[in-house]
Amino acid sequence: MTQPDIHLYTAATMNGYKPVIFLEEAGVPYGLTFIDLSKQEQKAPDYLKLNPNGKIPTIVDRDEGRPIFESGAILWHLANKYGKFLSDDPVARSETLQWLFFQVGHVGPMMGQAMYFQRIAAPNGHEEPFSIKRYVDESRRLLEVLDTRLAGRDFLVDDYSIADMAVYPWARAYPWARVGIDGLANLKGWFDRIDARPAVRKALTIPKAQPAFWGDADESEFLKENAARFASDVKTA
Ligand SMILES: N[C@@H](CCC(=O)N[C@@H](CS)C(=O)NCC(=O)O)C(=O)O
Repeated sequence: MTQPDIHLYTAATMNGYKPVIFLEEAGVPYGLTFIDLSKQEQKAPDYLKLNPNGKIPTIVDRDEGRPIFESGAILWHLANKYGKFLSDDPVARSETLQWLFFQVGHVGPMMGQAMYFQRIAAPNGHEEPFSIKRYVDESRRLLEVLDTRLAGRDFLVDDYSIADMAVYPWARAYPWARVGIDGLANLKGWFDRIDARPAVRKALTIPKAQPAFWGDADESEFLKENAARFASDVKTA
């Protein structure tokens, strides 16, 4: 049997789900390797040849014979390759790229740090109220920017696109970041629309489900996993 063109290396995290969402939505066959972050598999020499930054996700496009890292670049590559979830219109393409960069540059890093300081550092004895407030407040501000953008629109740019696929797993994990969404009705409506998509529901179980991110489950299992994963950061802090 021929191998699929795309091979994805990923884990069950917000960045990790993004390419899975695209591939499931597009119905594209793909190979999958689960990278166990708690075992530092993302830092293995062979993996670093594919992703010099030692993080997930990464894809290998066998058709083109090259790896691609950085989730935003991966979504951009897949959208161009398959001609899906990215408009041909130059203005819409530019807007899609703007919201994609907004996620990669703002929403991911700020919500990621809000999660880190509350879910990883604090349970391991490093309580940093100033940092927590900074990242939670900034995350809330970013969700308000999204709410404003979504007024009167179903998706971030005209049709459902890679911009939505990039922002959704992060913004939707507001419970895990302990960021409130009171008063953000446009954002809630957008969550509902994307939550209802069968491909998204399936993608959020690959390589495994993390219901605690979406506020649906007991977090103790994940806290244990995170403690192992970040033990080295905490020790040297
Ligand atoms: N900017 C990168 C961020 C990737 C990233 O931070 N991945 C995290 C998981 S969400 C990771 O691999 N963490 C493991 C580590 O830092 O060693 C992207 O968007 O692909």
